[in-house]
Amino acid sequence: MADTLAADAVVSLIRGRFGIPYLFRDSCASTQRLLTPELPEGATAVCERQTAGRGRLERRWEAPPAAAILCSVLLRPPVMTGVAGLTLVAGLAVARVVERALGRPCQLKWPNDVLVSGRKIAGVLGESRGGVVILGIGLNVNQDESELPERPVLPATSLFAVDGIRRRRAPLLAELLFELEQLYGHWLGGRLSELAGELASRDYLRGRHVTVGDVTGTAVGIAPDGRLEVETSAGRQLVASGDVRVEPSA
Ligand code: BT5
Repeated sequence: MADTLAADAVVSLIRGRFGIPYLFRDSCASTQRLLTPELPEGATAVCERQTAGRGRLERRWEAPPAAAILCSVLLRPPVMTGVAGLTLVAGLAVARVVERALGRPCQLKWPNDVLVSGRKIAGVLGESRGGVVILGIGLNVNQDESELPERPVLPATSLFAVDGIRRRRAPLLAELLFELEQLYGHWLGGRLSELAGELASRDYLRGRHVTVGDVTGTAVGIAPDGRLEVETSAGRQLVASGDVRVEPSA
């Protein structure tokens, strides 16, 4: 069967609420824009090709057609919170799926990068709009090295670039949606506290010397509300958002 993310290939594999309804387009500007706030929780938009795929801060997300997973999932948390925690929840879901697929450890670089051996294999974009949260996930699956973005901030990789195996994306997407639903259930129960152990064990920044905005120090962990904890010369500081630069260790 051809490798496609069309509804026919994916919907029969969906095991929970997430992924229903399933909105599929061959091409769209950004899956983030296909979901509107009146849709039910779990509604998922997927496409094979984005003409204006976005990262944070209006950066671009690039992927050749039909090689990656490009999806957005609508969440309606009962109490509206910032998107930081849910962005990490989505990162954990991706990390679990990637780790199972590759049999290699997968880490999270706060706030939204998913890494294998220090290379970015996926990114998450959390946005709140009209009372809902829309989590966008871009996961590099079958791209070869030449199809990965040139000169990204972090070196990029894909499942294929790591182990040379071409994969059908439909089962991976169904697994990702199921994993996200399970982890979201934990998040509803106790925010990030139930997931703290796994977050800490996947925390790429922990122990590294970092600069985020005007804060410089050693990253020590991720707080229950999703903020990054940095030990600075002036004491411990909590950073809500930003781009982290990892400094060479002294
Ligand atoms: C992200 O932003 O990592 C969030 C990416 C979210 C993409 C998904 S795809 C489905 C949904 N619809 C959308 O329009 N977006 C979401 P950020 O941390 O800002 O990273 C962006 C940076 O990653 C870019 O500036 C590039 O350096 C790099 N980049 C772009 N495409 C990449 C890729 N395929 N793999 C690895 N790095 C990439």
